[in-house]
Amino acid sequence: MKSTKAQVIEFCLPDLPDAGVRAEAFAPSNIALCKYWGKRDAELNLPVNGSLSISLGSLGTRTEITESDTGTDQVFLNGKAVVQDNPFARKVVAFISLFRRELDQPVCIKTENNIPTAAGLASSASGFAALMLALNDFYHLGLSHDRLSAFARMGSGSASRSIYQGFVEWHKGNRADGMDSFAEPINITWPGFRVGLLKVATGAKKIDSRSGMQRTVDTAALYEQWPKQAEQDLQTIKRALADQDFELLGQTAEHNALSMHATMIASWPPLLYWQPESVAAMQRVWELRSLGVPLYLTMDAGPNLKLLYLAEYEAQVRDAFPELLDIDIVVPFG
Ligand code: 2P0
Repeated sequence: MKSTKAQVIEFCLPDLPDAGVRAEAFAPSNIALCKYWGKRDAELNLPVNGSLSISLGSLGTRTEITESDTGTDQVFLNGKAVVQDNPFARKVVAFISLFRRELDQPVCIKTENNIPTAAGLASSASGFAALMLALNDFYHLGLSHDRLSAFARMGSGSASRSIYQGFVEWHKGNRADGMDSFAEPINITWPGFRVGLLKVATGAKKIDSRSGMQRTVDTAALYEQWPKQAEQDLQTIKRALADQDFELLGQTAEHNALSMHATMIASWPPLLYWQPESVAAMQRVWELRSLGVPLYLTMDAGPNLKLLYLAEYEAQVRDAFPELLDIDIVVPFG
């Protein structure tokens, strides 16, 4: 039987403690090397397949929770007050309300994203992970990392992975209440691993991931092959990480991303997140690769590319892509 978020949280946290005075937390954004695409339960954001990502170090979201002194909930995004019926404020307040007592005091949430808007990265992963970490502190929940990840996932699926730095695997889980669907860090260090962001197009109106994945699951016959391929790719990427086999990792991640996009394109109405500039950039990546530079790409639900390469090829990659934004990845092991 399917559960609601509120039912799962009430079951896991039957006695909510009192609120504190102030809490603050940071969570990084992340980029998936094996993608999450499709849900088996849309209420709890339970995925069809497991996924694996790399977190983006200091790029992410910082969130502060304090008691509100105005008698109502207040939400600020990047220093600006957000009106209560704004969809962002509604999502944030609905998530907080899952964890507070009915008679609890209203709260003031201040959220800052330091992800450059030019990078074209989504912030829902780091946003819900930072909010969950701050809530854990503010309401003295004392949650384990597994539960923090599982609860962050209820805000946004990819937020389950943003609880950690470094390489992270999100286990799809099998339980109806989703409490076995959480992420865990992969204990490896790879100092020469690089991720670069290639912003290739601006202003393209896109369908958000949530509706995009639903449309794919509902209408794309090609989606039938996705769970099997994603599971194989996940195992291959884990093996490539363990062996520090960059070619295998890059090939599998690129193939995984393009296969996900193939299922999107096979949806109806079609979902094509690429712009002409995206295709031109892909061709430049493939051209450089044909000249012997091990450079691979991955893409999410948007027109921009993320490039994967090793530090020793930095000069050649930068020469070919002077506009590349690099990311300082923090891998906390080793
Ligand atoms: C990923 N994406 O694995 C995939 C690849 C986009 C393409 O996770 O509905 O914002 O909040 O669970 O997490 C983006 O989807 O979706 C995403 P919800 P989410 O990174």
